[in-house]
Amino acid sequence: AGEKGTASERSFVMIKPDGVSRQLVGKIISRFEERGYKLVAVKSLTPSPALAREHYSDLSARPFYNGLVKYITSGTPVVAMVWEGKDVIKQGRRIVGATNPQDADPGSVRGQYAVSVGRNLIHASDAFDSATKEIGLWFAPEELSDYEPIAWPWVM
Ligand code: RTP
Repeated sequence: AGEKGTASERSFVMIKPDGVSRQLVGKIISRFEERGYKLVAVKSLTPSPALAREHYSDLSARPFYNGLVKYITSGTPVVAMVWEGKDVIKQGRRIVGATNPQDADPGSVRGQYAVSVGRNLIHASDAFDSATKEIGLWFAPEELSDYEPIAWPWVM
């Protein structure tokens, strides 16, 4: 996922089916763009059960795991993205807000738009290693763009 701690750091961010269904895609993308992050990859898809299970493999023992996989694969698509820039993993988590929207800062995506942990709109990688794993899982290397925004001193 780029290089940790540099302007090339990358995070995997996914708008879940509730975010697509509620037509919040543009508002969510704007938060990352306006902060200064660079969109390196984006696609809309309904993940296969295998992909969803692998993405959430750390949670396979949890009681909500099957319901979570079922929801992510239900047929309403997700928007999978890779964002790049300085400290994007940690700052991405701050933009997204706490896992339980009831604990999320009101200025965060979850704090502004969600109230239920099972419908918390969005996922963002929580660490460099998971970002690397998730980007590799959701995207082929050739799907990741390498380009210079017109003016991009903000997150270098
Ligand atoms: P995410 O991976 O989606 O960014 O969420 P997270 O790291 O903030 O939270 P994590 O603990 O990894 O949980 C992953 C997702 O599982 C769903 N969840 N449901 N009690 C429940 O019903 C419950 N707890 C967690 C949420 O969608 C959470 O984002």
